[in-house]
Amino acid sequence: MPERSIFIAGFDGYLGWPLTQHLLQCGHVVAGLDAMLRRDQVAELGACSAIPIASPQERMAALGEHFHQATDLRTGNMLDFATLRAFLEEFQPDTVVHLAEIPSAAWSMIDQAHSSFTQHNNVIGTLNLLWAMHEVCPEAHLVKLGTMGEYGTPAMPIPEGFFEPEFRGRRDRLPFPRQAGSFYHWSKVHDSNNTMFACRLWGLRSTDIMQGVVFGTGIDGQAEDPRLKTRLDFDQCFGTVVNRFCCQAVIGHPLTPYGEGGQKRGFLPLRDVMQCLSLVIDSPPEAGDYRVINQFDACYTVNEIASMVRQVAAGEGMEVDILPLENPRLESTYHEYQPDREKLSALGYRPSGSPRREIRLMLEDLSPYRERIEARAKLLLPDIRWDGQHRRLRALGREAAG
Ligand code: USQ
Repeated sequence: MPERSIFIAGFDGYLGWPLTQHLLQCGHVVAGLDAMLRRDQVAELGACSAIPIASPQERMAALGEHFHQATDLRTGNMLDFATLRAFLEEFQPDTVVHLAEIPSAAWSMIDQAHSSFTQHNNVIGTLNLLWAMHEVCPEAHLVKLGTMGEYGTPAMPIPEGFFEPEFRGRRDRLPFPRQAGSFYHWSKVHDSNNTMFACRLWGLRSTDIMQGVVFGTGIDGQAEDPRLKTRLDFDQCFGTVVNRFCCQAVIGHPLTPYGEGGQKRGFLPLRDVMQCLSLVIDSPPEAGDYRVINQFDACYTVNEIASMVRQVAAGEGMEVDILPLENPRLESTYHEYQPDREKLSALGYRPSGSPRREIRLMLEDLSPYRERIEARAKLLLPDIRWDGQHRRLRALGREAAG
């Protein structure tokens, strides 16, 4: 495969940092932009990554030592259109991977400020990217990260993005109805609509990836250098469910399924995200094509995930209970979940292994940081509620305190 020029928006995040390394390993030339928002947002919660991460400067130095290609990774915000446009014009990517969005459902439900910050950042950032690509690199392939959560949990099979109904005697393609479950997830729906429209309007080409819940601490072929490690959050906003359960297990904290734990989601190990994104990058769609791909390995309920983590942890000598909590979210507990996953298989995706193997590797990687997690164990319990009651309770707490 010829080397590509790939621009990563959001190179410093959970997915972006390993993807930068993976694409360099594959021989591509990489540039990128990141506003470093995630570091501040996690700190604002009094949280931190369970696995310590290097500063941006240390990360750049590590890339210089481990890879022969020059990389151009800059701090900058997608909301600054002039900077984004100038960078793309200078770099002339043939692929743009867009990961530069606030990824947290719970964070977007804290209050008006967090909700509107999430939607403004995500929707306007993506809109800026679409305009910039249209103006300075219209041939490039936009690989945009959406979420399986855009679909919600409808009581019907979920195709990869489109209905193809008979419509007044001719076939037509209509986007599959979206029923997102948080202001964050809705921001992704709005992005999808804008991207679909830009493809139709300007002939941009895009793959919109409906990705499930990612888990894992490492990727294949990663050098043993602590500066190359990616972050692993465990707070209620930025920690995803498997990552949180693994952090809970290493400190002997009960695992916390929300509600009855029957919620089903598609899951995908971090190392498989690398494989899937590579496959997508290596087969761009035609100009004007807006391609939707569902990206996950397999579907499990939250209770199944909790049982798996408990069993694997027991095998590693860590006994841990499961303690269901009242669900702070508004979501269906028992529902159908039948998303298609044909396009990635057709592109050549082969899942890397069983989730149990990945969970065991995660427990090994996380064990040295037991004290770091223990010191912040209160972050393992959620208090942000979809019905907004946390705002009343926090206000009462502030009154009582002062
Ligand atoms: N959950 C628990 N216990 C916990 C944490 C979560 O039962 O301690 C449950 C939630 O109620 C939910 C499920 O686990 O039913 C998934 O929650 P999550 O926090 O792992 O994931 P979610 O909020 O849906 O968001 C994450 C990523 C987001 C991505 C999405 C994919 O943060 O960026 O878009 O997964 S998906 O879930 O398919 O929409």
